[in-house]
Amino acid sequence: MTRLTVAQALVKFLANQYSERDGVEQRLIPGTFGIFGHGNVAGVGQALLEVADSGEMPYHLARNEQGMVHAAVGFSRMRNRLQALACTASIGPGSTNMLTGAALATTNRIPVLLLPSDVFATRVAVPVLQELEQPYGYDVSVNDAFRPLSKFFDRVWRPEQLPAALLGAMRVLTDPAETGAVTIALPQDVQAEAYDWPEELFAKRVWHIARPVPEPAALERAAAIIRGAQRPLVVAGGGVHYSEATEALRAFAETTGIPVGDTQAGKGALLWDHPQAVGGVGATGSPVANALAREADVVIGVGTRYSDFTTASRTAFQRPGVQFVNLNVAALDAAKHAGAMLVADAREGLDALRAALDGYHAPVTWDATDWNRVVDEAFHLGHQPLPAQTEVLGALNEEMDARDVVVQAAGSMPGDLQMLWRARDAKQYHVEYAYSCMGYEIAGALGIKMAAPDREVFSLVGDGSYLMMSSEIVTAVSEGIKLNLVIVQNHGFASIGALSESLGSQRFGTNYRYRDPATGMLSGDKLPVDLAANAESLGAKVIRVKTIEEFRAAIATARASDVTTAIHIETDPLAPVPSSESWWDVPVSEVAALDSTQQARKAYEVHKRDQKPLIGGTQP
Ligand SMILES: Cc1ncc(C[n+]2csc(CCOP(=O)(O)OP(=O)(O)O)c2C)c(N)n1
Ligand SMILES: [Mg+2]
Repeated sequence: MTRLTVAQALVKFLANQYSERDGVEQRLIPGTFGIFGHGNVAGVGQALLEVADSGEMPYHLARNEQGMVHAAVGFSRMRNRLQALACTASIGPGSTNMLTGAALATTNRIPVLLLPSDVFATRVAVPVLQELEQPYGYDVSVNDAFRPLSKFFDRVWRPEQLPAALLGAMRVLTDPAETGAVTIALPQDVQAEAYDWPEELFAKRVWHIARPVPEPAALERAAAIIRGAQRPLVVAGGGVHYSEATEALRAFAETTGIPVGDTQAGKGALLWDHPQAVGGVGATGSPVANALAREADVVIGVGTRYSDFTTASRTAFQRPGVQFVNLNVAALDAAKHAGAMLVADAREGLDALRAALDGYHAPVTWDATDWNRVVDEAFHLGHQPLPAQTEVLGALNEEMDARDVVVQAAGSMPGDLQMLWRARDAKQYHVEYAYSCMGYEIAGALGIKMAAPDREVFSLVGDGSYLMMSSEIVTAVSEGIKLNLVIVQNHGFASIGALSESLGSQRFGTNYRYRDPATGMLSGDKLPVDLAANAESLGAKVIRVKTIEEFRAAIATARASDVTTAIHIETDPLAPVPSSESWWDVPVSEVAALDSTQQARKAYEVHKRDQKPLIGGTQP
């Protein structure tokens, strides 16, 4: 027996957990982010201090709890979900600040271990500072809000409950079908309570990350459907990366001749210059992929959750009788679009399918020449007086090394990136577009760089996102974790502005401007906000550029620097962007006084007619 506090036992246990896949073993939880308050400083904080100089559980002080969860997600995604970080927060607001990160992790199917602190189990002096105190249930705390966001949730009211909570948490973290946010809430008094733990609790444990193989009959059914296909299309999602199945996908594509489109999480699954890579599928995809999608008779989804962006809100696949074959480790995703389910690891499934399709070659053809020219033009517009955003992305795409990583999450950039970016390395493209959370860009980049210190990380940050959460710049500076930030200033929400205009709402409330006393609207002059100065004040080196030539030079300077560097550039939010020849369902007011809204509603109703129901022909 070892006498330790609950928090000390927790840390000791976590330090002894390993993951293993394909014979490679590594620490499952190699570090912890945290922000201390009265809820965890003397419990988990004290336990982390006891091992601080041993390397058993490195501790990283974050600046915002939401940001630290984003960083943990970036880290784990970069490590293909083989490792996860823990996040400890104080009770009340410290913990609820992690809720958005929890939702992001679960939506993206990325493992993170969340350790929110909780109210006194003994209830000796309720209400403790920051306790919710609901009259209908004294056992309810703010941490119950983690339940719907977590793939595993437990609260350790008594020390005896800890081992089961820990084993359950590790199982879900390492289950590729179930993984996401995993939460163990720790009452502040219980954290500090001592208990006699059996030695076995701290034995080294190796969690095997499974590669489930397809059921033979399911494989046969899937292969039979694909064999009958004249115009099949693969939609490659994030699961291809997490399974490290990019080589298997390439072999599958080359053997079968099937073109491969990708999703935001899947980009890079087949590198852009592979003759069978046709670009993004869906609302922000390439017209080449979207034309193939429209005509596809069999869609083979591999590791994709089929978000509405990917399916263009169920308008992307128009051929009557189109069938879906879904290879996914999670049955939830394999069952989508009433598809033939191939529940398996992506690599195992692709290899098995390739063998089962021996002799099959898809007769489908396409031509990407025109589209490649359109991308080249968008990358070199020469837009005046301010450069276009597509030129910023183009310059970065061209100047970055193949192994550098580009990071983005929300605004107008994810769409432009999905449409235009040419991924030259499987891990070059990192856009969080399941939760599309403003504020992920800098925090996520921090975790990505921690996971891949040998790569340069370039985070593209819109002014809106920057204002929401730039605090992890300070963490990067303090930890000596070098980031490259590209702050794209366009004085507001270019994305939602353009969306608003297309829906007849005239960019209302999307510009960062002074309120104009004459009109009462936010339509006055630009604000004197200087985000470069802001980044500089947080400890980043700053390069201000005005032209694309200066920007290219700044990328090289930033790359060569060994400290966190922010490049500031202003772009024209109204510059033209190529069309994906696709659609996204955002409902427009059915009745409106405004003529612009009425016109937009008419266009909306036309698109709605293309929307396919789950079962059956056309929408009623
Ligand atoms: C946390 C969060 N709040 C709101 C939104 C909705 N939203 C999506 S994009 C956007 C504006 C982003 O502005 P900015 O970062 O400047 O990018 P831009 O649109 O100008 O490219 C908003 C408000 C979001 N995705 N995430
Ligand atoms: Mg903006």
